[in-house]
Amino acid sequence: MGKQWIMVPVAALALAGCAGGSSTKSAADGTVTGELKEWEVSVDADSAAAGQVTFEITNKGTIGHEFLVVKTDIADGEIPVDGDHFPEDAEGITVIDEIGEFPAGETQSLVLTLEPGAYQLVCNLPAHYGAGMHTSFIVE
Ligand SMILES: [Cu+2]
Repeated sequence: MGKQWIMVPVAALALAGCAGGSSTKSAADGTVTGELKEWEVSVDADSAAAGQVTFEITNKGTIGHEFLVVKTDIADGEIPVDGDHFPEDAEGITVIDEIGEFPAGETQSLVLTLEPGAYQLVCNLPAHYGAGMHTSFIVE
């Protein structure tokens, strides 16, 4: 009886160790699956090899969102906004392409050829970037 009580914390620690990994995950076959919602952009890989990258993006929010692939060395979330969004021709950023605003519940895909560098995946609808709709992405 006493022994079982001792074993429980050990198993819990082992699980915590697995879940705590913060290592980056590369898109295995060049496909990145992601979600948009209020107020978050989340993807299942935070890097990909240079070349063709396919983004499969689902709007899991309750309102429309857009999905922009922005090449920039500016830190995640730090692109200077002018009013409620950042100008898409601003210095220090290149908007590679985008999925224009699409409704909640839909999935859209975007196939791009990406060069190595630092990127941000964002929604730039009014106030959405500032509210947290951005994540960093690396092309190696
Ligand atoms: Cu949005």
